[in-house]
Amino acid sequence: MKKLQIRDIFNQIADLLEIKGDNPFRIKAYRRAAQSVENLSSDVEELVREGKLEEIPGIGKDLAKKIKEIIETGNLKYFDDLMKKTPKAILEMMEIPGIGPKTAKALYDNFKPKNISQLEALARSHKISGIPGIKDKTEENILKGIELVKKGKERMNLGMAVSINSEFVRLLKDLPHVKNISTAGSLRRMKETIRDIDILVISRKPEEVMDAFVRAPMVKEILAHGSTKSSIRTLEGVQVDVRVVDEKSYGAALVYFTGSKEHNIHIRRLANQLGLKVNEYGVFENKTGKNIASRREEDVYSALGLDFIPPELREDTGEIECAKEGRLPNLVALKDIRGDLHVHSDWSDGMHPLKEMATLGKERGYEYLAICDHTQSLRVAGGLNEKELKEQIKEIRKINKNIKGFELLCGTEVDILSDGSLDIKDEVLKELDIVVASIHSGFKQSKDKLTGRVIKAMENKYTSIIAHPSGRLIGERAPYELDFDELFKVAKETNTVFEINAFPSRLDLNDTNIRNAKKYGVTLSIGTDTHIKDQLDAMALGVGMARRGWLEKGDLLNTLSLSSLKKKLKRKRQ
Ligand code: DGT
Ligand code: CA
Ligand code: ZN
Repeated sequence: MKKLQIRDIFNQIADLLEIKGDNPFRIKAYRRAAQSVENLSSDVEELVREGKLEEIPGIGKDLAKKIKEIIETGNLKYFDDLMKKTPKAILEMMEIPGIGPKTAKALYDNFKPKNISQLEALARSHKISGIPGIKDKTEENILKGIELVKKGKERMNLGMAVSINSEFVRLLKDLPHVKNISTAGSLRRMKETIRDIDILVISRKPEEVMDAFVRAPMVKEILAHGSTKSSIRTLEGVQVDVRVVDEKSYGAALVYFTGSKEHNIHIRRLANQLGLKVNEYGVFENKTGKNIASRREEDVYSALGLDFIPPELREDTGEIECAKEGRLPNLVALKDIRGDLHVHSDWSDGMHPLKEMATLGKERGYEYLAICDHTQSLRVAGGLNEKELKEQIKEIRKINKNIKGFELLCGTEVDILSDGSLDIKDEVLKELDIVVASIHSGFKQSKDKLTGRVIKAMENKYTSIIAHPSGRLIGERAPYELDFDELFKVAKETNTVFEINAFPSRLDLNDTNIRNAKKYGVTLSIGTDTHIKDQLDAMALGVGMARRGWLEKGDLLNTLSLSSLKKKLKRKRQ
């Protein structure tokens, strides 16, 4: 990881020097050094200890000193000073995907925008294109990039929301007089990003609940403190709303505050047609004003002639129609998951040795864990070459001999190279139980080319799964362009599985793509892409995505028992 930190700092120094108009040779030297460090096959910390930094190509005395400072202090004063001397607006602009140092400098020199909003206004009124060094396309890309950054700031990812929420739920649950508690809003629906957290509580002492909530140690700022509703902002800047509701209307309140807004609007329209009215207190007969359902969510739906609709489906995308006709899917649940099909070990960029991964998997009650370390072309991640992969297979088979009721699967996260070929020869892939293939470079290729790359990878009979298919990083990197309809057709034909990568910043495939994949009859799998042990928890997020994609147990590969899984994986190879 230190290598990446050094690479990033050196690249940023090069950017800042470029903005200053510094000596081009110096700028190039930083970029070259960043690359050399990234590609190092040995450990940087060890090179520092042994005083061998200057043996790295492109690293002289001065850069060696800087690397040493980064390793020893975690910072670099020279870099901090450079940052301080650069106008804030330029630094902000460079955080926008698609704006490099040249563009940032050109924008600054021409318009001196004070902040991103001013830049956005300029782009919207087409004032940007036409100035030297900036093309029409750039203006469009700037707007897209700003959108991405803004969204990232307004909304947190689901993983962060889940962990903040659980702290509050734990605190509130332990209060005396709290009878029930449930998360509502987009978090209960497991949306991939969340604006604020909504919690409902049943208690006969609302004031006590409110007091305890606003005084929680995680609270930084109290936004509102009422007798049954309060809002706070946490140290992380996240807004949390807690409402105390009456036990008698808990179900109606849950439906109302879980949303989505679109789902609620459709429900109200339906009620209207039935001569009923729905609000947060219950379902009422228009004629008599009588409350006919309110205590449990099931009752509210049933009063409207609907089956219970799981929160993840409440987006008004057909769930109400299905609930009316008794055709809702029987959604997959976390307990159906029998193993994780994408984890890393310390053989590449993971933290833990194979044996420890086996223990962790077994402790979770899993039947299997697929070890999928990176391959040789991904040098930053310590990717394995064919020889190392063969050694890893041996080691895994040895570990498996000593555990009962659990197995580490020999796998790989093989890189799909820019021409669509795989980074490991078939004769070695053949030795593995499972082959997960993914793209880690060349994101800027055309849609046709990228789609063709993935198709070619699927046509290899050893490719079991396509991992993190769209490559998006929530709030950071837009998905690359792919023709998913085409991909799903080929996946179905070739018996290739598509991954739901559950890593919080990925959640890739997303809900709409998952639902589309299912329409094509494609099987999906959930992998957490774990590098450090707690990341195994992300399986719950993956299951949330799967449920939002309307998946049932039978649509997923990792709900199979170990023996059925192995059979299914072999099928494509025949
Ligand atoms: P978020 O916070 O943007 O991630 O998404 P939500 O869905 O949590 O939205 P939020 O927190 O504004 O409101 C929570 C729920 O309350 C929402 O899902 C449905 C309900 N709600 C809020 N505003 C309205 C509204 O104007 N009409 C209706 N019918 N329901 C609303
Ligand atoms: Ca919310
Ligand atoms: Zn990957």
